[in-house]
Amino acid sequence: MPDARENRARPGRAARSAPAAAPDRIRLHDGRVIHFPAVMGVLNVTPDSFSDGGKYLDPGRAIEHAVEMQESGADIIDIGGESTRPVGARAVSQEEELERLLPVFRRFDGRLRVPFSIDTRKSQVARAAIDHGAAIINDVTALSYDSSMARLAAKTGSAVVLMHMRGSAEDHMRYARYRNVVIAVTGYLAARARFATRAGIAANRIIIDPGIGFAKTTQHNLALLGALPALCALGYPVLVGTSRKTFIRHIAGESPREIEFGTAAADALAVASGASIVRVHDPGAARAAIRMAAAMRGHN
Ligand code: HH2
Repeated sequence: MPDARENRARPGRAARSAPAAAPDRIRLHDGRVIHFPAVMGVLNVTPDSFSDGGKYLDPGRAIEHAVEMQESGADIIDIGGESTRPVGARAVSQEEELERLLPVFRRFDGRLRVPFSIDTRKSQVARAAIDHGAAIINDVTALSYDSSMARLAAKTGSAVVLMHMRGSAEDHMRYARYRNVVIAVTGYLAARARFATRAGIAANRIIIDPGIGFAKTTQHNLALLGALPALCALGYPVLVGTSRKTFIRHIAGESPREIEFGTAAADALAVASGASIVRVHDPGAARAAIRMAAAMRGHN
């Protein structure tokens, strides 16, 4: 449910004063390091995801696709078993989510060099993924759906992605109303990061995400993308997921090429504005786009 307090939330002092130094990498609990800017490749093991639903339900195809994404430049593979599409997503039980994911985890055996994250709001699903090697919990509810999630992340040393949304995965577009979306999202993420650190999650394992398309119209998405430096000033790496989302189609056009180019442009500009990770369906295009952006910002 939308939180009325969210509209009144204000970014912390860091967001208003000199920006905190943006971390240039994250060290995972298994010692692996992800250097920024990084590409997160999306692997949806679902029948109904908005862009690739049904394509990777077969575990063999899912693994093949994960390896393909790794070869084309993904630094992280984000695997999910429940869709959060704005219209028509169906909540799935923990059992069903695990039934989709476990056969894929079991077949990762040594084929993934890059770390993987688990895109779930359920702690039991995250637990199973961690047992099979996941190093990052990507929770679109920012640890608010399942009261055991924060404890699990703290206990296992997992990194967490804290994403902003309102309502639930099934009905979030009903709540796309804000007095000031940048203030609401920045304040919310600052509060969730405080919650996470109080729960024992190391500050250097927290990643924040404005939740592009989640309870947000095209105008809200554009406002947030234009205000990324304010989010980065909270001092956490910022993840941005614009890939193939409705607002890209509205602006760039509906053809597959227009959607890909629109996504790559958004990724490049997000990185140029300070984003650390882009979450994408096409890691090859994203890798090229963010390399250009990073080089033009003076990084290599
Ligand atoms: N977007 C989607 C799902 N998970 N996680 C984070 N942190 N940030 C995002 O922007 C984000 C996310 C939606 O995209 P997709 O996974 O392709 O679709 P679906 O939810 O329909 O499976």
